[in-house]
Amino acid sequence: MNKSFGMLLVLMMVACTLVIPHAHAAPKGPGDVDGNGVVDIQDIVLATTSYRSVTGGPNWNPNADLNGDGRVDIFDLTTIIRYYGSHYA
Ligand SMILES: [Ca+2]
Ligand SMILES: [Ca+2]
Repeated sequence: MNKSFGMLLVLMMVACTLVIPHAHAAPKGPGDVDGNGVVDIQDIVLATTSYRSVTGGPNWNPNADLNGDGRVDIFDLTTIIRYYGSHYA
């Protein structure tokens, strides 16, 4: 990864964090962190924002703890990736 691409990636993550509301609607299915019924990049960004958080921590998002173990980690991100592109009613 070259330096400018890395910088672009960081800027995109910051922009997404600012644009995407932090409301925590109930997930409509596995991997749907923001509860909009679709598993997409927004769910990955939200989970990334809460990455390494634990229950009650400052960045804690219970919807991002997909396996319910009290922490947001790589296992939760892999669940989002597994269900990426899923649509729920
Ligand atoms: Ca979603
Ligand atoms: Ca978890």
